[in-house]
Amino acid sequence: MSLKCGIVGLPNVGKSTLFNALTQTAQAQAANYPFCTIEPNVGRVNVPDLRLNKLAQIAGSAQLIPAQIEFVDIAGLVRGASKGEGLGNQFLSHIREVDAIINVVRCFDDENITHVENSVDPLRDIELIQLELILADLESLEKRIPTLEKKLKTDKEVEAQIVIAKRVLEVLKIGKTARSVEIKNVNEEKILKNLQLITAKPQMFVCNLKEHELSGNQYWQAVEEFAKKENFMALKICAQIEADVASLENESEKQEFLQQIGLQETGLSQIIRSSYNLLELISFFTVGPKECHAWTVKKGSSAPKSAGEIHTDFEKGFIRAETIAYEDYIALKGEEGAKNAGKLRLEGKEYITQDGDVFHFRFNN
Ligand SMILES: Nc1nc2c(ncn2[C@@H]2O[C@H](COP(=O)(O)OP(=O)(O)OP(=O)(O)O)[C@@H](O)[C@H]2O)c(=O)[nH]1
Ligand SMILES: [Mg+2]
Repeated sequence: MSLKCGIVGLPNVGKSTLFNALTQTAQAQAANYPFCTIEPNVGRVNVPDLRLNKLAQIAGSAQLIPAQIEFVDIAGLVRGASKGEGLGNQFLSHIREVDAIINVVRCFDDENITHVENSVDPLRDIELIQLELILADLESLEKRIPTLEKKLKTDKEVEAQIVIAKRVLEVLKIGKTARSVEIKNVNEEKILKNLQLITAKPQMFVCNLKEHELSGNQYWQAVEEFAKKENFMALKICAQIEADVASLENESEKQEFLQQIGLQETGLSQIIRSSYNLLELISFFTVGPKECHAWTVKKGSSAPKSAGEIHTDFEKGFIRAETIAYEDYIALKGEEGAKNAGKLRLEGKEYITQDGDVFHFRFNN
C-alpha cells in the first residue's frame, strides 16, 4: 500500500526542512531562497507505533518492522500558480498525484528568511494556497465537463458523473473547496474521488514556529482557531530544530540536544501519525518469533484485501483469518492465552479489518 502525503505551501516556508526531518536525511536541498525545490523529493518514513514493541515483547520477535508512509516534498506555490505563475501548473500536477496534503504554514518571524508575500501572515497564506488549489480544480473541471457531456451521447452511465462535477463546480465558483460539497452516498463519494480534484483531498496544516515559541504564538493561535472552525487538523512544529536533531548521528546525541533545548520529544511522531490518520490508514499485525510486522491498509478493507498486502497469493487463495484484537493479545499475553480465553476468532471473506488486529491468514496455494 503506497499512499502519499504531499508537503505543500508557499515557497521558502520550510517544506524541505520538514521533509528532511521526517525522512531523517538531508535528501532535499533546503535553502533561503524561493523555489529552491523544483523536482519533488520522495521519501518513505516509518510510522511510530508503540503497539509493535509490546507485541514483539510478548512474542519474543527478533525483528520489528513498522508500517511506512511516503512523503513528497513539492515545490512552492505562489499567487497565480494556477495561471502558470512561479513554476506554475507543473507543480499542481505533483499535488494532484498525492493522496493527502500537508500545508506547511510559516508562523515565525525572521527578517533574514525571505517571505514571498513580504510579511508573515499565516491566514492570508492559507487563503492564498487554498485559492490557487481551488482555481486549479476549477480549470480542470471546466475542461472535464464538456468531455463528459460528449461521452454521455454513447454512455448513459456518465450522467451521474456530470451531476457531481457540476455540483462541485458551483461550490468551487464561490471559493469553497471540493471537500465541502454535499455528498449523498457511497457512489457519489466514489465519483468525486475519480474526479481527482486537489481540494477534495484530506488536508492538514503544519505550522512552522520558532524554537522558543513552540508553546504557541499569535500566528499559531490564528491558525488553530481557523482550523477548528473549518474542521481541519493543525499541528505546530519547529522544522529547523527537527531537521537539526535529525542530522545528528546517534540517538543519545539526539536526546542530549533535545534536553538542552528543553524538549521531551520531537514533534515528528505526531505529524507522521496524523498523516497516517489523514490518509485514513490503519495497521494490522503479523506476529511471530522471527518478526513482528505492522502492515498498512485503508480503513474499511476486507480481510482478503488485507492478506493481499502481504502476498497476492494470500488474497487469491484466502480461506480465513485467525484474528486476535490487539487489546486481547496484550491482556492475555499472546496467542496461546487469547486462544484459551476464546478470543481467537475465525473470520471469513466478509470481515472488515480493524485497527490493531493480529492476523494469521489461512489460504490455498
Ligand atoms: N528561522 C527559521 N528558519 C527556518 C525554519 N524552517 C526553515 N527555515 C529556513 O527557511 C529557509 C527555507 O527553507 P526550505 O525548507 O528550503 O523551504 P521550502 O518551503 O522547501 O522552500 P521552496 O523549496 O523554495 O519552496 C531555509 O533557509 C531554512 O533554513 C524555522 O523553523 N525557523
Ligand atoms: Mg523546498
